Amino acid sequence: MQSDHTAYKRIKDISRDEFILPGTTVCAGCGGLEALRLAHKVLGNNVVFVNAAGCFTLLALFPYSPFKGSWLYTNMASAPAGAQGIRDALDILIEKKRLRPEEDLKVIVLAGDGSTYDMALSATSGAIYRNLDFYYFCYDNEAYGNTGMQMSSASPLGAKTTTSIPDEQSPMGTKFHKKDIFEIWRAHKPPYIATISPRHPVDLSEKFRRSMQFKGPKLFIALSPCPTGWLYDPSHSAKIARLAVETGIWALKEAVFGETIHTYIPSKLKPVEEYLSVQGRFSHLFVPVRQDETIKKIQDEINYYWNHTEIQK
Ligand SMILES: Cc1ncc(C[n+]2csc(CCOP(=O)(O)OP(=O)(O)O)c2C)c(N)n1
Ligand code: SF4
Repeated sequence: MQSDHTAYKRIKDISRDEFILPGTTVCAGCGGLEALRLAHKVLGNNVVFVNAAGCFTLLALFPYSPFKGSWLYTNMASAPAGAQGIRDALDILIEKKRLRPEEDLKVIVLAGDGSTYDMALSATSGAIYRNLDFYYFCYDNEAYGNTGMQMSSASPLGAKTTTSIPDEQSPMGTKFHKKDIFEIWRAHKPPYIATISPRHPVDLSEKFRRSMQFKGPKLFIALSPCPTGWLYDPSHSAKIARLAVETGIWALKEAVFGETIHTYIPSKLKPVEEYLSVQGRFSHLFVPVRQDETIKKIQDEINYYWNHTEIQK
């Protein structure tokens, strides 16, 4: 059933229909799956997912899939190319009257941050340049999760990953800064870009609803708390997603044709320490020796963002 909501203002407005069936093979507490579940409720059933290799590959194990709709698997760099092929095929079928327009499908790339920020970036840039009519859903767990949590260019400063293990030479863990994929997409001026969080379901739903009016590339970067890689108990995913937004490390915003607005502005930012200290991937910043300089660096970056960005609501 297609969602018939015209606007999302309260949790009650979100459809109770489920489009992803329970019992998938992804980890308990996966924040990315929760974001996708909510997004699917808005997008409805006429969708085809083009899934780059990653954790969500495991959602569909041939011949089974938890999706009611269609799903295509590609390698890490090729999902935008796969989306182009499907879009072209659908357009040709409609033009030849072999598919009724109402049976058209929304084409949705589903990819982790390793694909999105690293491997598929040039293919994505090409697809945006060609104004491909597609949705891009990035579940950002800030590492290459499926192969054991190696560092990606989405891994945040100070995080421990399996390829940035804190040691005497680099006690802070990841010493690089997270790539700003929102701004990289924004520079292309596509119709719609948004950051979302599974802990802000109304904001998430409203963003998908708004994006549906646009033809062309549409990006969603979903904060994806990941118990397995971020090293916390699966029951804490919601708390961690909330802290990411309240500490300001994950800004909720959207950009329509390059014009950015913030859809939620925390009234007073919580100290980032509250977010860092509840995740094992940052535990080395607190024990055995507290790394004040790194914690301050992370906090300073957040303060800089909120003090120097033109924050419009
Ligand atoms: C070109 C290529 N290199 C390596 C792999 C192996 N591989 C499969 S999944 C994966 C990790 C993907 O990371 P990410 O995109 O962040 O998604 P996540 O696993 O976190 O869901 C890798 C490296 C691959 N499938 N293709
Ligand atoms: S490793 Fe993380 S992102 Fe991947 S399925 Fe598990 S919880 Fe989700």
